[in-house]
Amino acid sequence: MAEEIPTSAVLPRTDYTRWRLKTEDGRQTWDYLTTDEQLAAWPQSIADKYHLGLPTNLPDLPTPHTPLDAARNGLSFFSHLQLPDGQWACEYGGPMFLIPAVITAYYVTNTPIPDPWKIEITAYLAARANPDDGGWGLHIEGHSTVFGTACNYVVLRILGMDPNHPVAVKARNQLHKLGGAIGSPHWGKFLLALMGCYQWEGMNPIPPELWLLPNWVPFHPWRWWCHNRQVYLAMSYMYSLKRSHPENDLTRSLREELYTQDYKTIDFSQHRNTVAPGDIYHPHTKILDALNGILGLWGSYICPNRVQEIARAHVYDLVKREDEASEYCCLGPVNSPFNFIVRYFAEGEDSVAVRAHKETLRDFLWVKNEGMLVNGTDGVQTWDTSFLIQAVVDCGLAEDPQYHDMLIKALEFLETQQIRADVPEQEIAYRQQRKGAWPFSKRTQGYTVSDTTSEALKSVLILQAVPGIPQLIPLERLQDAVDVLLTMQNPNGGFGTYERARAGKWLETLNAAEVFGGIMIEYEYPECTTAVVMALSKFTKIYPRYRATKIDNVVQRAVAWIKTDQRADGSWYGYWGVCFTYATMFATESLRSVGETYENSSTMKKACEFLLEKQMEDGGWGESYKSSESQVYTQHENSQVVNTAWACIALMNAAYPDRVPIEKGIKLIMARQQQNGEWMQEAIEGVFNKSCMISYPNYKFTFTIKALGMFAKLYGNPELN
Ligand code: LAN
Repeated sequence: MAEEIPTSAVLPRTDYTRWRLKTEDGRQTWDYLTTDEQLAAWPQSIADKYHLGLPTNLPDLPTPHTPLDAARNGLSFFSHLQLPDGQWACEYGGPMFLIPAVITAYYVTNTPIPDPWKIEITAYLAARANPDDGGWGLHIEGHSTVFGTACNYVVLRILGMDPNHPVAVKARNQLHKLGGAIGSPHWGKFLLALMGCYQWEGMNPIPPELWLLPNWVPFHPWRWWCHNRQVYLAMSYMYSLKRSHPENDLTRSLREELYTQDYKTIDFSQHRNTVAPGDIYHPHTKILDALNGILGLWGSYICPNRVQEIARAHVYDLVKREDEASEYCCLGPVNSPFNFIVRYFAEGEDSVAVRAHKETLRDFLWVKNEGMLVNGTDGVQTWDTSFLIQAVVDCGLAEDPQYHDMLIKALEFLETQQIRADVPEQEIAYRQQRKGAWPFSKRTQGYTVSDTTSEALKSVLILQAVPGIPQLIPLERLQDAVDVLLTMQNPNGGFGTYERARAGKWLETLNAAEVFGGIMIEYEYPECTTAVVMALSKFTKIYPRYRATKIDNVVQRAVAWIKTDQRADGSWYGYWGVCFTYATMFATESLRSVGETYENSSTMKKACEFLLEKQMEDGGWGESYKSSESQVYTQHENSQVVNTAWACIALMNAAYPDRVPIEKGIKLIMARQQQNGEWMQEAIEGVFNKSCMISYPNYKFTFTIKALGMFAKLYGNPELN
């Protein structure tokens, strides 16, 4: 190998005064302006500067003495981040396998990557390499794994990093210490195989023929959780073709760099189940291994070519339906690049679909001070806009004309983002009813989620009840949203995310992803279930004539399920936020909505006692992401404003009679606020599939403001400092 590059080598960076965030009808993309004319015509906004980590020069505000003053200061700061289409976009990073999925897609489809992106993705990966060993984990706070390190190393090399650059050298050494890329989990092996740096015979099978099974088969893929289903759908097409990027200098070199032994001597077929111990979150079951064995034989010796072709054609049809129903954005940042590759393999370089995918992949990219990354979705637009509305209303500030512009813009945004039609032939596409739903991100992505629909519906209901706010969304559209929610309850009363559960929990035994837990089917979640309870209860209070009996029945069964989900220690495990404080906030809200409080309910009492026991010396709460992974409450080293807000809200939901512990938390939130009204970023707030963390940077505004407002309302807004 060539000479080592000195460790002092600094990575190049782009000029941050040239980046602009563009929003159009919920779609958000970053542009890098190159000419003086462009720069003059499109000045950088405060939101651009904030997200890029440039000084915003927002003024200092009067020191708040009461919680409501602090909430107002927070709103003053946050209102500057509202984007022209009315929403609050923000970074949504955390997972470290999304950049590899997107960059691999660019590479294998021969799509040129613009230089500013190359520079900033490289910078991001360098900034996010674990300082101790130079590797990457499953997510930004996680320990280095083979999956993270091998795949992101490949990205750096695709983007042009020299193998002798100190960042590459350190990462490679770590990869070798972990045993080399041979220990990649299934999805890592898959990306490497696409690149031509791993042999397809070393992959556990992903046969498209599974999609030809009759629908009644209990493990048919249509029954899987939609993320898992859509990712494996596209994978199965590519697996069946076993097509890799043609060998070239880069892939030849990578074959040498990624492994601890000579590539040519590796018998890949023996490594289907070789996964580095540090990568495994969900080990294979014996049943999965047996099934893999059978499917391996099926693919190699039994399945006639003609059947494979029919299966591929069927899978391809489903891929097309997914593309078209989402305007080529797709469900998420893994199936989007994968569908892109499928369309490219099937249609070549210049098809309409391929061009559309190239464009929509940009929806997932985000730029921040550390560089460019891939967001966990095409944004958090609808979700965070709903929480902002609720926070303002909870503060009792929605009637203050000072906030009307901001709120009306937010409402206009929700109006534009409601999904207005079902997926064509939704049964054939195995899709859930969606007319009337709100997605997590933007309308065109097109997926309902039980709680994104609920939080948006609730926000619209409470905001449209405020004098001076226009009635932008008519009743029949609100009824459509209710109709969607009423189709989503699981038989035990709880709610999952995107669909009703389509198979039993036993299907988790076939989880082949190794790195995630709980991905096979829809489960029930206290967060989603509460959101539905609150939205339906609000709706039926305002419009008691629409499906009231059904709503009442659904709500009662949902609350009953939430009670069954409480742990012996009084807490609820949070599936989508870190962690017990998050879910306990939601669950206590549900219970309060049916009249339960600390005084009259043992469930609430236990919940409060659980939280109080976890309050830290400084009056705050702080949970480590390890809570989510280990499913055991794990204190963070420091208290966190977001966990503190959640815990305080939970105690207030329960009408906990002693104000002192809540006040301590509120004081901590106030003390952490900066003079310009902002709160600084602390530890990671969100999670999915138990093992992978994801950032929700807007939570440090929306939930702190909500907690401050609730406290002010409950206790008469006392002076606290
Ligand atoms: C999300 C983002 C939002 C989240 C909430 C609405 C907060 C939650 O209450 C319900 C579940 C949902 C919709 C959710 C599900 C899983 C997602 C889409 C993510 C956590 C963002 C990224 C993640 C997705 C699965 C990432 C890609 C990884 C795979 C395993 C395919």
